[in-house]
Amino acid sequence: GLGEHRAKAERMFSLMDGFLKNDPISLQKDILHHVEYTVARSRFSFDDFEAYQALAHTVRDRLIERWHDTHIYFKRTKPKRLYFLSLEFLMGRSLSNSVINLGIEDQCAEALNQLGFEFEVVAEQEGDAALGNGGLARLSACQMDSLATLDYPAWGYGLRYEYGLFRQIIVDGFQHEKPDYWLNFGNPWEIERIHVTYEVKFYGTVEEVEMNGEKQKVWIPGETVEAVAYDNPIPGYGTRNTINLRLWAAKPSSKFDLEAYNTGDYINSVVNRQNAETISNVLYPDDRSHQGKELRLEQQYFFVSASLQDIMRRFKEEHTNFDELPEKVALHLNDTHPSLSIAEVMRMLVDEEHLGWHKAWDIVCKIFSFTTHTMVTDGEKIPVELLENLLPRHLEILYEINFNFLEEMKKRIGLDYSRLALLSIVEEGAMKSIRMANLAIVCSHTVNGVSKLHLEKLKTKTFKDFYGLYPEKFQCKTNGVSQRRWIVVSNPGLRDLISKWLGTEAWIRDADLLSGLRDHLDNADFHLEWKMVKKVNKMRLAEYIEAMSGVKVSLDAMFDVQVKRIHEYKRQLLNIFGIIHRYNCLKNMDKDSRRKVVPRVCIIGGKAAPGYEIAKKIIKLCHAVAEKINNDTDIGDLLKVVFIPDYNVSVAELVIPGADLSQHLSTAGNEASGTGNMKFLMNGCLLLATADGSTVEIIEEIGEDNLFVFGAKVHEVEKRRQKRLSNLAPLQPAKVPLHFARVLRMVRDGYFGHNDYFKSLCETVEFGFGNDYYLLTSDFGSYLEAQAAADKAFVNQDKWTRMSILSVAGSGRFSSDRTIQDYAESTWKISPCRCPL
Ligand code: GLG
Repeated sequence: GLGEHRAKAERMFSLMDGFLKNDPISLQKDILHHVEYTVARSRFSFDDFEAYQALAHTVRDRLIERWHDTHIYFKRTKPKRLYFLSLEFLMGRSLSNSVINLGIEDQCAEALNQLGFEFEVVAEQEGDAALGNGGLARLSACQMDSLATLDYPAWGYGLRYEYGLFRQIIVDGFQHEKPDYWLNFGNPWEIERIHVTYEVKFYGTVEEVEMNGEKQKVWIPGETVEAVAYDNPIPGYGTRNTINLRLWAAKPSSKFDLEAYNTGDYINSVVNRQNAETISNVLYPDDRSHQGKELRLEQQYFFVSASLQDIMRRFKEEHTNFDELPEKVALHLNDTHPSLSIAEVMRMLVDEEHLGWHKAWDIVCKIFSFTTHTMVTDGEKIPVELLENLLPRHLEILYEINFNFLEEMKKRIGLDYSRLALLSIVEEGAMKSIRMANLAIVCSHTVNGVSKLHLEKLKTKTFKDFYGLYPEKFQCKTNGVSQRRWIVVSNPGLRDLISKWLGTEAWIRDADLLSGLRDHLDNADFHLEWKMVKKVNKMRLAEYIEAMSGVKVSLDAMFDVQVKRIHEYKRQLLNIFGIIHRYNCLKNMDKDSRRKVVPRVCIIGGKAAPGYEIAKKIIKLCHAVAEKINNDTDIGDLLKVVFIPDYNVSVAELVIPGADLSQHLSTAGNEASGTGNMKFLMNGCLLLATADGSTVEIIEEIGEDNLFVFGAKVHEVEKRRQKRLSNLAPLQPAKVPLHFARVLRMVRDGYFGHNDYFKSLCETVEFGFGNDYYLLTSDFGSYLEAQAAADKAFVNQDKWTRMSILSVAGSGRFSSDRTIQDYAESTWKISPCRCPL
């Protein structure tokens, strides 16, 4: 009975010696224990990497305890749960983040110290988990951190790619891609659940059978792959809550095996097994578009099917009636990538649970919400041909959803066939395909944009027709980033300074408190300490730059940084052209004028998608320009150009705190939000940016005097583009600003070498060729003015420091805690569920 159960539990607990302890001595014991028995090295001799492994396991044990408690608490209290579905999570390193969120950083540092190790050195042994491309994926990671910290009953689901985002190596200025063997040295942050597995089915046929006197469709799949769960605990800060990120790996199913009658059969069955494993093998390296690749579709369905089986199993354990589903489960689609979930839930409810179409549809429409992360109209599409083969039953379901939807629309808007064609989930034409965005919008109760500007464009352009039909669905959830990761982990100096002057660490859970820094805006001591923190971070960065590129940089120079994926719309080319222009100016200056110049270190970093030729040329141009300028002894420290290779989360943690100025140059109307800008803002780095995406809201928050805004506004961009097109035929060199023409000519004529290679790159900004779609020509003048304003402000260090303080003080709104709370309250309708101590 209950008494017996209790006695057993008490005995267990006493055997366990209570919970794991966090004082330095206990931690040391645990570290040594793991050195000896987990890492299997001698306690008397182990190196930094082995110390990292042992500490990671020590921390992992503590995470598991909290994970269990949280899990049990959720099971007992049965709150409405959020499931965050995303094909990408860019977690980076886990050690520092975990010890900070567990509140045991000082104890760990002391424990290591007494064993003869240094925490920072040990933490740097960890490699990045890079299961994602860029902003979207890092946003998911920040949002997981916030979900845990704010005690929401949430789980993330994703894929455990064997190879994350490629490593970028630079040979002779060219990008080369190398596979990311991130699991080769083991991954202490995951828990393999060999018993949590699901079969995922593919191919086959759909047949009609009689069931209880009714005709019913059934899918007879042709192949089975097994999904195995790997759990990654996500600890909250200042709470015991530790939530889960469950990632799926593909394993061949035992059912997959053929009886081997001869050697050939045997060999083939083994080869087939390998094919199954390739499903979750590798992350697609394209940042914004995923178009009609069969393996990609397999990945999506594999992910969706395993996650939903898991979610439904848990729901059925806790509840009996599917009517309760909308009150107990919220499913969030992070972009269109997991949208097949909609068809899958319908299939489960109709074909397996026999709920009947209308009832199932009613439920489905209440559980999904959707966030889109892009400005472009031409979203993700799945060719019908692929679906027909891979998921025949799902295709039927999608057709039926679309049929019903269009019938309803005919009643609402009449037989306006051109409008209906735009709304349709199915795109007719040469390549018949499923429009994933239309599917997600039709079936979700909420459609979120990631900044005010983005939402506006969704309403008036991208999804105008849908907005007309369902205005109430559209909501703005401006992105945010976690101050735990982007200040506390990456900028400990600033963390201490902020806490000292605010007199509290509460801002780590409540970023709005950062506004309190304004109280000390004119305090000379505060200024001094503020500048000191930046100096130390610049030193760290300078050392890294020298180690990576051999370039020695001066700490007195302004560190000017642009780090993000390489894209034409992000206009790294504008930055490089600006650098060339600066170089030209310096060359033409006399000694006296040169003395007044603010020295610059221009730092650029980012990966180009492997198939994106123009982006790769931008990387090469950056290196070519760097080589010319850095070797010009006449210029010296006045201008240095550095490309930082293999930009990733941990490199960002080093670069962002050390930046004075950061550039966000997207042509207005192209960056849905941007999140890098927020990270720089939080680190007291001034922004030089266009009024695009979330920058518009940053301007609102800190005032346009505290950053350098330039370039055409969204409404001007459209006009300029149209003007450009109407002038298409004649080349109009007279209209190209002189400075721009000169810089372009230098690149074109081979001043930096490789003129043949750069030709097509130059053409993207020339009339009659690429027509300068991203408007570098017309924004160049305004860009140079903003740069000049930045130089001028930097000379006045007092003013600069004030701007820097005001940036951090105004960054509270851009915490992912604010974003997540907004989602929880207005989209997911979930409440905090705090695990007691
Ligand atoms: C997108 C957008 C970014 C956005 C990010 C997160 O391009 O502007 O900040 O998602 O919402 N593909 C992306 O990285």
